[in-house]
Amino acid sequence: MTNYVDEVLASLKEKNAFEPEFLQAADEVLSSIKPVVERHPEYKKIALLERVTEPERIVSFRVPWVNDKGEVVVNRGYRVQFNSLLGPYKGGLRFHPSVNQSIMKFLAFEQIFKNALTGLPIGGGKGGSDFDPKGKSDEEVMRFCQSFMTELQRHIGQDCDVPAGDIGVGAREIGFLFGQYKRIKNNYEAGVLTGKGLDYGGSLARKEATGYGLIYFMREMLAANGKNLKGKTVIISGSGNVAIYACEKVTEYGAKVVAMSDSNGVIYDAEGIKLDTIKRLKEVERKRIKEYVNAHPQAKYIETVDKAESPIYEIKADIVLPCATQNEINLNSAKKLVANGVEAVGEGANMPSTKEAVEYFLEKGVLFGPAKAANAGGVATSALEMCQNSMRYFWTFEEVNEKLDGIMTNIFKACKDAAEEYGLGTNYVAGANIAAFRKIADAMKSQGII
Ligand code: NDP
Ligand code: 2IT
Repeated sequence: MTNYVDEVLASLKEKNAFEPEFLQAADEVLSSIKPVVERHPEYKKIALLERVTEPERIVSFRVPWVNDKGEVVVNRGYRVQFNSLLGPYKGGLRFHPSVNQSIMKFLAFEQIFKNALTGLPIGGGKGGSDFDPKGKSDEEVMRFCQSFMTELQRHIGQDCDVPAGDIGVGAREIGFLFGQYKRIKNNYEAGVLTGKGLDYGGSLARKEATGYGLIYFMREMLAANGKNLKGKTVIISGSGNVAIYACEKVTEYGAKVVAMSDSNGVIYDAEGIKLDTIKRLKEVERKRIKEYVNAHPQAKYIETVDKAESPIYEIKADIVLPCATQNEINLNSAKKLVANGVEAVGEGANMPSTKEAVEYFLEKGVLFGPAKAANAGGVATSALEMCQNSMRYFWTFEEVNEKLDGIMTNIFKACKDAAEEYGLGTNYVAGANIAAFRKIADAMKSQGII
């Protein structure tokens, strides 16, 4: 007799054959919850796994806009409303040329479980477009955002679906999106988007939250295993929102970040990365990371030739924090990191390690903080932003940061307790999936066949 999890996985593969990223994310979750499903034969009768892997709704739409040359450009927009069991759909918007339905579904699926781990009342969703903000003028980005929101506004709302940022969507884009939503609805509905500017309903510490939260998670994971961050050598892939604030916080804990990257290449600075330069290049000037060496000639620039295997993973480090994109650490890169003595990996990006890489790290005893737990600080602080919007009030930076720290500490504990309960040692990948899945499964049982 084949078991229920394998049956559902086989059927998913058949139905979603052209969605490799979604299948990868579903396979990771379903494979690791087998021991829970075995204890609950009733799940099969209520088709619990079939329902949890099928989005409640997917919206896909045309986004026409006019560029600075007066040409009409057409992009494709998406919003995947995957699961609203625990609260309004919640999750970011990604603007990147690689965006397609598979990537949107994998991100929305991951978001269901990540959001459940935060303990806050938010369901799972994700959206975005294949629009590439790189090299576009502010006016072009504004016109695109206005067109995108003109359609998206029909499908979102502060009690229904609350988007935020992700790759290619930061404060500038959220500002344009919020302005257009408000204009169409003629309503000041602050809680409809998170990651807003501080002057119009944004939360203090939201910008820092994903990166800071990642380091709070790492601190807890290392402490539980008799280790800490002080004096450790760190590499961080990416140089966007998550990477920058992970670098800031890990440096505060006494570690030294020696390398960061963007999609074109890697900078290596043995003296330690000067974060002010990165912030200027990336947050203000929107330039390539290569320019870092102009300000700091002792640093080295290494161009990325093969996108599937970034040269950053050839650099020796104790702690590795992938904070760029999915599948950036493959088995080969994982082998190089292990050969160089890596102690711990913390996923700031969503699904940055391939399945084979994760298995290799776990097999070699590398402590591994999986994305849906380790990077949950961003969405958790988004939920705190929604909370402040509902109160029509705000908390100080310290108050938000303290709540974030508490949430990340609890998430690590939930992963650790679930792993121990099922005899899985320090496999926090399975721990995170089990802890999150149990919440979702209980809510599904309570809310009937929907
Ligand atoms: P940003 O757009 O601010 O930065 C993204 C960074 O990753 C850039 O340095 C970018 O380089 C690099 N990158 C993006 N795509 C690729 C690619 N295909 N190959 C190589 N490098 C790439 O995004 P964020 O920092 O917000 O997001 C980074 C990751 O963290 C994503 O996986 C996102 O889903 C995840 N995440 C984000 C959260 C948030 O609150 N923002 C919360 C939780 C997870 P380049 O500029 O050259 O494209
Ligand atoms: O992947 C993520 O968790 C995010 N991009 C943040 C989502 C949010 O709603 O803040």
